[in-house]
Amino acid sequence: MKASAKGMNAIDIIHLHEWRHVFKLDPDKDIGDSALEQICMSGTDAIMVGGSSGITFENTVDLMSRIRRFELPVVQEVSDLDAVVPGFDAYFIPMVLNTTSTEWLVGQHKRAIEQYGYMMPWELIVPEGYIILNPEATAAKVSEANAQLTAKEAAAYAHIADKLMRLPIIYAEYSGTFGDMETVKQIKAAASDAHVLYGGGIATIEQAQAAAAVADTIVVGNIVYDNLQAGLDTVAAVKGSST
Ligand code: 1GP
Repeated sequence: MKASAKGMNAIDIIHLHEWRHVFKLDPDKDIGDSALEQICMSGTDAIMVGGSSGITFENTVDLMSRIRRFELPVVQEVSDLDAVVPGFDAYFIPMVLNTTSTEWLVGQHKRAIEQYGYMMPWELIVPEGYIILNPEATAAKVSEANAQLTAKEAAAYAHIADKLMRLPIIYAEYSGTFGDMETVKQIKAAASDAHVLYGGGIATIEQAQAAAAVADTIVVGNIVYDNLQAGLDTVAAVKGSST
């Protein structure tokens, strides 16, 4: 999987539009070699590496190099510029649409580009329009998001991402809790072109199937640290089904 292939952008290289299921692994959490192998060999479509706190260059490079022993695409979701590690297939850059501070929409991004713009691998960078929907999530607190949204409001943000900003990804983020599928359904309905990721609280086959029925891709996170087998079971639950 060479990200530098000429004439292809990161979205094509990682086959984003074929993703139905991904695992998100947190560099700040320990995972043993056997568990990591089972995750990477599970049939999932890709691994996202990222988290909301405790992310460093060291723990990110360590996790990336361990995942790199396997064939599947691996992308970094960047939350801290100091922890950006060369060698991922793509870099997902969150832009929090429902933040109350421009800092999390474009502020940090502007400072990063001022400082490092000359060396940015633009062809590997994929912006994500984040809609954070769980007020208790660390991501909601850190990004000062107004996460108490009606389905209609969430869909309006999805329209902004899809139609005004033309972002390639919309991320319906309920991190830590299983979300309202009607809201996700309306986000998906608003997205003509954007690829819709759903993440948050998926711990069972039924939840995986319910989320996969309304989103293009489901993101499975914390359950792999709490109950590995339950996490692995979510792969078979959604692969082969369609939205
Ligand atoms: C977190 O959306 C992901 O960014 C996954 O959430 O950890 O709750 O599965 P969970």
